[in-house]
Amino acid sequence: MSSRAASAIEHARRSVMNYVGGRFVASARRFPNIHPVDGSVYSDVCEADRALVDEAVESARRALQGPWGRTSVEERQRLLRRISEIMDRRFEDFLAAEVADTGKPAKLARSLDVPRGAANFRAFADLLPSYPLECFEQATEDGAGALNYAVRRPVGVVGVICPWNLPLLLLTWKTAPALACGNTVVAKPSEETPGTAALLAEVMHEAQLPPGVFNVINGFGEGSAGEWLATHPGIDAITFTGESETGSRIMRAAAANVKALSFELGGKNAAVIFADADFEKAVAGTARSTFMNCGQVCLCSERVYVQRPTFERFVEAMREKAEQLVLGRPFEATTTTGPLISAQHRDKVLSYYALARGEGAEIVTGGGVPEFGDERDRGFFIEPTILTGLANGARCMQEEIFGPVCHITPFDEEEEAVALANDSRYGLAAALWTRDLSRAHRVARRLEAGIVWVNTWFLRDLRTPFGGMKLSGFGREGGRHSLDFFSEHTNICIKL
Ligand code: NAD
Ligand code: 6OD
Repeated sequence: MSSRAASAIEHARRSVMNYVGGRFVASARRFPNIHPVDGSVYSDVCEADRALVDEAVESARRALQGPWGRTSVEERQRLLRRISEIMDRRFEDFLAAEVADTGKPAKLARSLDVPRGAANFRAFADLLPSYPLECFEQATEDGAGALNYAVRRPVGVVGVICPWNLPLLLLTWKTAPALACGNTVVAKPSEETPGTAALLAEVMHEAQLPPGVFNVINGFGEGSAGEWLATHPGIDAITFTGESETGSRIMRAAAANVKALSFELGGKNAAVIFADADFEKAVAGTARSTFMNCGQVCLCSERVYVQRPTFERFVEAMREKAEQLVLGRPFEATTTTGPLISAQHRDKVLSYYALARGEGAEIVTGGGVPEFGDERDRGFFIEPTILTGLANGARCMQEEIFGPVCHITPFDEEEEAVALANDSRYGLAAALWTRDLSRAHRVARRLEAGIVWVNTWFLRDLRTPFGGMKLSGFGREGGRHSLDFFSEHTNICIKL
């Protein structure tokens, strides 16, 4: 290990502090940050009490009313670029913290989470100057007309509440456009993964963001920092990514103060593989969309529908892929798959493996917990699993499991595939594998999902709308959709 990597790991082991009003704030009350690879306590986390949450919201409000609220697009653009440059420079620190928090393979964090963290700031810096003003000429009875144009201002103090699966990627995905639009932010990372948020606070500090513009408070959901933020009368908007049920609770909590909400919630995503698809690419793509990050990506395919002529061969090829995965330590070159995030989450996924058996599924491979005979046995590893034989109405086919598991179902006709894929209360993402261009267009627009990938998966252009329908949330983030959410629009109508 290089000395840079070793010092990054040392850095990640320090106590995780809150960041409020431009100061790093410790607290007497602490909770442990557990490393999912071996269950050890990696660091301790300073928990924010209610008074500190209040202070964070107040300092965000003060910052909004100060010079920050009057910064120009160019100044904010410069600042976002500076943040991304510091993140690039501290790449190894972010990598160490992301890996310590989640146990994911370093290879994955190196190619996805850490570069996306910095890219999110660059993307919104690039977008800002070309964000157009809406303008309409209107005819009037006197013939002189009127001109309408909409100006924008920040929404205000934004609460950013994030989950644990892609902690850095999602925190920056929300924070970058919020700051781009001139808002101030109070962020609450997941209690499971506080490390990269603390580092982002260090980056903001070094970038000389005015005190109070970006704050981080650590804690839990109910009866803790999450709930206090969601119910806080000083918060103007909340952007939340997490479970659908939590979203529904936050929605109720936010109703009292009529806050603007943007929700990216759970998924039970379908992959539809037609017999004409490039078989090898479809198998590799579906293995990736099922097992990436140990299945802990909201976009992962948990329901796979395969056209009958290739069904048996596809199941067998997926079994081989699952069995080739190497469950291991994050920095080992051969590791493809890390553990689940926590003992509690593993219990949940295992309860679905048991339920699948009870519902009459065939376990093609996996279904249990691996044994290593070393420290990993104290971690939260679980076997990648493939199921067949369930009806679409089974609970394992309808409820989000969020682990390295998919169920594979055969279908005969296109119409049937569309009906099966849409038979879900969720509507986040879908993957479609076919070489028939007409079918690709036809089926893609009929799938009830906010994002449809054709012959690929999780290929992201940050200008595009991202979000879900049904239980998967509402509102879209990405490109101008984020800029719209994080802006208050005032239409000015001038009678000519
Ligand atoms: P979670 O809903 O349990 O927690 C998310 C965050 O909300 C955490 O910071 C938590 O402390 C906080 N929280 C919990 N209860 C709260 C409350 N009552 N008030 C305010 N805050 C509260 O989600 P998770 O387990 O961390 O993440 C996994 C879930 O996130 C999965 O369902 C997954 O599909 C979803 N997810 C969705 C997307 C998307 O883009 N649609 C992306 C990533 C993850
Ligand atoms: O890529 C993104 O912008 C994004 N929001 C990904 C979310 C993945 C969910 O786990």
